[in-house]
Amino acid sequence: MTLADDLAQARSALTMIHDEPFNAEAPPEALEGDTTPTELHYVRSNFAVPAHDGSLEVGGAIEHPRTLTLDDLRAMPSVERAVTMECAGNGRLAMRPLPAGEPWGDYAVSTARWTGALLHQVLEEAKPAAEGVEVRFAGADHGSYLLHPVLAVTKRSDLTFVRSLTLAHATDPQAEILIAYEMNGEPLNPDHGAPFRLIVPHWYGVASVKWLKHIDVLTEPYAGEFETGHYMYQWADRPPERVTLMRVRARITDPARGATIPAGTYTVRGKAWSGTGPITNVDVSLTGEGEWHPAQVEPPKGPYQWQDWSFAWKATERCRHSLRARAVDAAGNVQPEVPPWNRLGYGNNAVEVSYVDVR
Ligand SMILES: Nc1nc2c(c(=O)[nH]1)N[C@H]1C(S)=C(S)[C@@H](COP(=O)(O)O)O[C@H]1N2
Ligand SMILES: [Mo]
Repeated sequence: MTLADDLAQARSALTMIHDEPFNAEAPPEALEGDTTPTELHYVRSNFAVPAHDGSLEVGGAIEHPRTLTLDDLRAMPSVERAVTMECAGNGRLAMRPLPAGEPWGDYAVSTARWTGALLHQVLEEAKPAAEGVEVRFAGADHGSYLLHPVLAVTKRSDLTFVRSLTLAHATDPQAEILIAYEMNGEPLNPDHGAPFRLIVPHWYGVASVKWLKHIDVLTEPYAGEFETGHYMYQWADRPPERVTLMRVRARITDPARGATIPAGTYTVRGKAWSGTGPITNVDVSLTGEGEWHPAQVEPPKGPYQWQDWSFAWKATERCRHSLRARAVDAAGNVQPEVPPWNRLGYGNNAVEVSYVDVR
């Protein structure tokens, strides 16, 4: 099989949003299990899948610049974590006025098991200078990119996908940021960042740089297009903010949207996740209005993955029902009723509605 055949095969179960660069949502089954099979994990790429020469340059303000290979990373202690990853643009399609950007529905979210070396260990060996403040991560991908899509005057430019984190975050052992080389027990496939990528738990997917090529310690904060141009919340009524942690969100996975179910007791099931703390409560509404009933929330199976919840619904009335689920996390964050509109359409975590017929 050629690379093109491999890619076509790997992509066949997804719902395409854009063919080139390839962007695709997961099917609803992607949210059924504890983790998402690789072929059902959503894909979000700003540029075409790049060629990668297999080396990772670690440089900038450090004592020991190095070029690492996959074998070097595999020789380090490995850590495996199930991590829920959501694109900050997930749910953009429900915002009005509709923002520019990929028109994601609700399925740019998945959970995979990622295995790799710990970023903080790579940085410890590199010995960052005392003046270091940030770490910049560059992918091997680049291409023509439209700056400021919502302004009347637009400008295209050749950009590489680059993101930064504070040095404190990148070197924090508790943060468990990975340079991952396996996804669900297999080497990364091209769409998910082969041969290795960053995985930043709790953050929107944008922080998890794929096709990782350069890591540089910086002595000044970095302000690239992908953190100060795009991936910024441009609110209508308050100062702009960077897109960072995933906002709290619940999803009903069973019954499926639009399903017909028999009258009787039905166990409604779903997932809930948040980057700002474990899920503490999920409430279910059966009327489409503000009458909420507590669901049973299962404890987290790991520090970075979605949680299961369920609710025993006495579905006796034979008619159409609108089900809603609303999650709260340990930090007290709760889902809003209305999408929090911002110009580029990020972080829509509004309560979702699902219609179900009881017969
Ligand atoms: N190099 C590179 N890394 C990237 C991106 C990209 O365009 N280029 N997209 C980011 C975004 S916006 C998301 S949501 C995740 C998606 O990861 P996935 O395609 O493995 O699901 O990758 C992130 N890492
Ligand atoms: Mo994203």
